[in-house]
Amino acid sequence: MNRRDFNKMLGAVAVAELTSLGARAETAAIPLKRLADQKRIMFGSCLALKYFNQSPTYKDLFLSQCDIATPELHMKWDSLSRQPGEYDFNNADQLVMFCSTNHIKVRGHTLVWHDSLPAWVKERLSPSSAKGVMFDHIQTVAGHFAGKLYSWDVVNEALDPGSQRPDGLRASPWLQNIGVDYIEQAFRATAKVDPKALLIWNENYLEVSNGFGDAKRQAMVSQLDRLLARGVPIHGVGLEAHLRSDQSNVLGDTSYELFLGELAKRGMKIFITELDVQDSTLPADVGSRDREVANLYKKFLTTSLRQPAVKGVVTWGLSDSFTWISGYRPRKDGLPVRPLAFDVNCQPKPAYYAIADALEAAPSRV
Ligand code: 9MR
Repeated sequence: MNRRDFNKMLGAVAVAELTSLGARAETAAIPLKRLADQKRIMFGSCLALKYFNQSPTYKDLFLSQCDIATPELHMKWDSLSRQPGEYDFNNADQLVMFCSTNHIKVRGHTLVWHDSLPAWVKERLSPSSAKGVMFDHIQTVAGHFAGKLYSWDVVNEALDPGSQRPDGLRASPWLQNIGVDYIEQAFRATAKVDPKALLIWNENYLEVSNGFGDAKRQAMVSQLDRLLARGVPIHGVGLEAHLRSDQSNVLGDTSYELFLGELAKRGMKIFITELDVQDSTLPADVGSRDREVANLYKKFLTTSLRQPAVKGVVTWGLSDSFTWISGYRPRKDGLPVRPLAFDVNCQPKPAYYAIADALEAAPSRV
């Protein structure tokens, strides 16, 4: 049976399930990692250990679909360190061990971010202390995992056109206490302790085609030019891509595609790092909701994967059971959100077929 027929069969099952007939696919969907691998692209998801404890089926799904993973929580500053100078690597180590046993690459996430800081860091930061605090953290954390990670999101969400700064940088505690130099310093310090990891600047909303998106893209490119001219070891850009299905300005023009070209021209490896599609404001009907979500997955990924510098796709979760969106962007009508490729029973949804189709349409990276 070829993939079309196979998918048609699975599609029928998915439709049956959507219409609440309770049918279950007897065969697992073709693993997205396998479809991606045919094009030399990596495919994966974020991961937290608690999901596996809650659902062995989810663990199986994860293992079947992913060859790259991002810890959703366990490598964040507030997960690693509750007290000054004290680090607990237990959860993060377990995750890295699980991934290495199962030949899954790990994207370290994340070293320098304005969010998820423990209270002690926020209290301690001042112009005289901030550089030392940042260096200690990078040395301790990147040093702990040195040689074991595929990449590090060294700097996370450092742009914010809303800050009204001409350079478009976010007025984060790092910027306010260290100055613009913190970005260069963070990359250099990470390269020193983990020379093997790809060093990434991970950023959100770079795909939206409005004034905000334009400002972000422009700021990203000029920051890259500034850093590369100074020989800063930055190897790639992560595009989070938390998409909203009611956002008509996602890919409303060619600015995103042109931007990918600009990144590629500068030798950047590009990763889609946190892909999901918020359905919080879509109509309640599950069939049409799933279709709209799937359409946006397909449109976004088809466009993104046309650019050969895009090396990997990581979704922010696999099944609708475990998604930040249910807590952060719940539906007003109280219905469960459906932003991911697999439903709460770990069965493929239209979004799965959309991702599969986009991977199939992608040019091979070799
Ligand atoms: O999904 C993550 C959620 O569970 C955490 O509470 C939150 C704060 O640490 O971070 C979420 O993940 C974010 C990611 O680390 C960075 N980009 C935005 C993601 C969604 O908020």
